[in-house]
Amino acid sequence: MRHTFFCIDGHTAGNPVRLVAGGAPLLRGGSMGERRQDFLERFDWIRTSLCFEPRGHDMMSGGFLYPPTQADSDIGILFIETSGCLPMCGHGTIGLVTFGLENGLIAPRTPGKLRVEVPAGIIDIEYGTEDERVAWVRLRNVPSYLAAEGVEIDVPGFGRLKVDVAYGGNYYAIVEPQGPYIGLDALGASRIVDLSRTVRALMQAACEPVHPLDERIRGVSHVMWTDRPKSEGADGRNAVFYGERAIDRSPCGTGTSARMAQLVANGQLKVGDRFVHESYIGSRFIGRVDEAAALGITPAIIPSIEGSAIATGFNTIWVDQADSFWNGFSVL
Ligand code: PYC
Repeated sequence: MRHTFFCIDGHTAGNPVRLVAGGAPLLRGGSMGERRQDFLERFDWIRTSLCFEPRGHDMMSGGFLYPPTQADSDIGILFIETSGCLPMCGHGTIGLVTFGLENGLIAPRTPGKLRVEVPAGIIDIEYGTEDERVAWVRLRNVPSYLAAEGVEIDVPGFGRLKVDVAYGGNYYAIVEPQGPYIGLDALGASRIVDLSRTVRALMQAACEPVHPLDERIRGVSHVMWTDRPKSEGADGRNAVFYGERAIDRSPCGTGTSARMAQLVANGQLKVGDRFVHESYIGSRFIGRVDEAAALGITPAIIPSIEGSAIATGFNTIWVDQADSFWNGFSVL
């Protein structure tokens, strides 16, 4: 049996975004969180076949647009990635919204504004256009917070690290320069990938974070290595590891949100501050600490992230069950 998926491919700040515009399954559930559960239980093969080789690659990421579940929202998003169905994805949101608007798949009730439902919550978006293009997208992310501070781990073959955990729509182990880690360029991409797998496993064993208001969101999924910026006008640089072999080519929207929550909690940023974040390849997001917030009794912030995306083309993908690799594979 052959399934056909019509996709709009592109990237946000260098990281891939695949908008699956045709072929999305009908999902059960009264929220994007419930629809995500349903997708994972019944349709995860769509994610693996579209994200992993031979139709995708280690960094592949994207999503589907769904009708919203609430009357005051414009659209719902379900994210797919090599690492699973993320509760929230910043670079993904910027790309999916850009391609959706540019191709008439999203009809905003108020031009220049969108209210988007994602599994992690509600995201308010502003965007600007130039000619037929969406030139920039700014998203107000879900409440973000510092979940754990100074967790000590021994990384075999590397050394002892003190690591924080912060949430920005996903949980990030955040490694700042210290002891054996002197900076991104000294490590290099392959070593970042190798070490990150171990750091993630050790952090997961040391402290499994659980979202204060939604226990379906749990666990350290991403590792962020921070560094000083390379270019003028930026405030920080980072490499975010996800899946089994990926380094985010964008500055990572949920990662930047988590980083700002950490920096606010330790007094290095305050409400109203801007934080321009550079990616491993030098692309940028403009972060801002929009306001103080709370998740139950846990202090949090509402961060915003601004960036832009470019579509690279239409892509009609077949998943044919006669193909022995129909549901994708990955080489570790
Ligand atoms: O931009 O939030 C993000 C993201 C998560 C994983 C890769 N990018």
